[in-house]
Amino acid sequence: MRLALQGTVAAVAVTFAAATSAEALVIKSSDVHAMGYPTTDAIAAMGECLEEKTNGDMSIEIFHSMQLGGEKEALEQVQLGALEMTRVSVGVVGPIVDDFNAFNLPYVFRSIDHSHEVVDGEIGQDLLARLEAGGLIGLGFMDAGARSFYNKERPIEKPEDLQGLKVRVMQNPIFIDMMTAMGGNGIPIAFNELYTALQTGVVDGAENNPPSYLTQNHYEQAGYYSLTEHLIVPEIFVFSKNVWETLDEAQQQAIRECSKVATEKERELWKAMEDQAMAKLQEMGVQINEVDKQPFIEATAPVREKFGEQYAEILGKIEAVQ
Ligand code: BDP
Repeated sequence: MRLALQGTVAAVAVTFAAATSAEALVIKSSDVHAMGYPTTDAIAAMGECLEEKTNGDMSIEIFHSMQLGGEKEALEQVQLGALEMTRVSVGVVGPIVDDFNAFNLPYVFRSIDHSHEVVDGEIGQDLLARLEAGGLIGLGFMDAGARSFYNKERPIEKPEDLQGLKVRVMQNPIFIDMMTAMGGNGIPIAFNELYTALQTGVVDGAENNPPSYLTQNHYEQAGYYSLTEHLIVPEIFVFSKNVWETLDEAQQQAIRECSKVATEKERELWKAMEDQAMAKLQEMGVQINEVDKQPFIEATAPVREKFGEQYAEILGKIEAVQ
């Protein structure tokens, strides 16, 4: 039996519990990306893993391409238990579990490898566990590379070039501070509304990794891509705590084990996708420019200082990771 999306928490949990004993369990999982993107394909691999492990008793149905709207809404649905699972950017998790914002500060990771060491180690595992307080079970992280600016007007070579530009950011106040520090104007907009916002001039640009910039066709509207790589924000996939508590231990264990498959699969797919996306963007005539990052690192120092005390402990640990 499929769950009604609009059911109350209690009703959903009851329906769910009843469904698990008698019938196969279909985990609904949402993603803003289409199938064929590393995150969606990795969750599909997780689903195959679950089916295999449970002889078809558990599987995943992916609601991709923003069918269920933006990531904030998806997280709310998962918190309620109306949706079992979602894959989102850590960018929108900060408002739920504050400490995740340590990952959302500009130039906090030295490299992608550094971010891997952090999320795979004690810091990452500790943060995943803290999600329980927000009604979520953290299953794992995925790669999203580094985010850079794109806009309609000009190549961004130094922070001053951002002046006067309205730049879409993810829905988290910390990114508005980041934009202000660099001299631009940060405007929070849901990912599913961004193409139209670019098209109608509500914003002049945005920032993202090459695969998202390409697959969302944002390059059609904003053809300058400047490699500032100011954010390395991982992806995360989470399960509803309300629903989790209705599962037996074997089911939870299967989900945990297959989550590892998802993380590994995504990392493998990510690298190839990033290279392909850059090549394709070039082919499409996007103006890509390399950037001296030092002035951007300096311009964003006040943001790291502002939040430095609040996240001192975790930031210290991140820095100490080699
Ligand atoms: C992409 C992430 C996606 C976010 C999107 C955004 O994969 O989860 O929703 O950025 O900017 O890189 O909102």
